[in-house]
Amino acid sequence: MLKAANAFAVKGRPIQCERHGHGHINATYRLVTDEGLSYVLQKINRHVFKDVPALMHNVSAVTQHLSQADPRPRHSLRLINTHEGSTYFLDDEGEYWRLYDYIPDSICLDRAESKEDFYQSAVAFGTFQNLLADFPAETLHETIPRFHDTPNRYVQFRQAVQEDAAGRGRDVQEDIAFALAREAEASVMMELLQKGELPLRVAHNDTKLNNVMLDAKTRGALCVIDLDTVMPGLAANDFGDSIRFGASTAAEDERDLSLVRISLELYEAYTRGFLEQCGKRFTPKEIETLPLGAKLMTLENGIRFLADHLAGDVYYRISRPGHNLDRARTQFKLVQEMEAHWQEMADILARVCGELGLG
Ligand code: GN1
Ligand code: MG
Repeated sequence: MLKAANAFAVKGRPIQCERHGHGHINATYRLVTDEGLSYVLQKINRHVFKDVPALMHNVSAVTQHLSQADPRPRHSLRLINTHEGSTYFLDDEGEYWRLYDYIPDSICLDRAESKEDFYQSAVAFGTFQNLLADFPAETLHETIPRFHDTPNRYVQFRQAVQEDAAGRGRDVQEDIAFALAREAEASVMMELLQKGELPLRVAHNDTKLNNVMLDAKTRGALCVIDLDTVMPGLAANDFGDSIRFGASTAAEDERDLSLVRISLELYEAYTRGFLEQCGKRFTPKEIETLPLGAKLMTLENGIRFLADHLAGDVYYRISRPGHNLDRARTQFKLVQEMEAHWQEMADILARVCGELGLG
């Protein structure tokens, strides 16, 4: 790790490097130098991201675009190059590393502590959509092919059920049945895209609350992080993934499912913050399908977690036995919650659009 740290053109000599954040995929460290400067060092998961140079091309292009559009220092991520001028370092073991400037006086939340926090995360992701609306999407690589192709996720899920690699299938029959009962609906968004009824946009594709930095004092939105999955995608998926993670009343891995509910208050706050920033960019159909994006992203994450549980926890980092099953169950509970509050979700969206003069 220190060898990687030394490969980058930092100010001073690296003296400290500690684990940082809660991502499920990459390994993230905070690096401090003897000149007191901090950086974020990341080992990129090369099993998940098969073409890291292509991924780094995306990250570099998008961060440059964002920092030109909003030059305030803490309002976009900034990559630090290696001494050779590359955006990443490849070590002797074949691992890829990158380094960002640390964003001072910032926080990143696993759970919204107030409605305002969640609203601010919507401002961050809405701004991201807005600033990238004029970015040439076709120049971006697909870093994970078919990432939010929900029907294809179902194909993979069925495979995992059939293979039952870890011998866990018989204990999760009800969960499997829950997922399969919703398979038909899961293809609606992709069909609209294929028919040309939804446009392809530059999407973040992983819009969890903990992928946003807020100012530690004012708690205002600073910027969006975790840009590995930035690629052409659907706006409703960006909206939807935020709702599934942040408008839940419980953590993604909560074991007590009675605590897992959809907060319509948080849903409304996010809808407002997001559409205030980028609503004018969207087509009426895109706006109309936002709630469906929330439901399908939740369902998709549920089947991904359950598939990984069945496969023996090979994709997501876990910190206890059954962790992926717990995660899958919170997602399915949230899907049920959304189904129960479907009309209210549509009404809230219509009200917010009315207030903002959209559609
Ligand atoms: C992963 O890396 P992280 O923790 O931000 C995953 C997302 C899932 C999320 C579930 C590349 O995101 O797709 O929605 O976990 N990222 C990848 O918490 O698979
Ligand atoms: Mg993350």
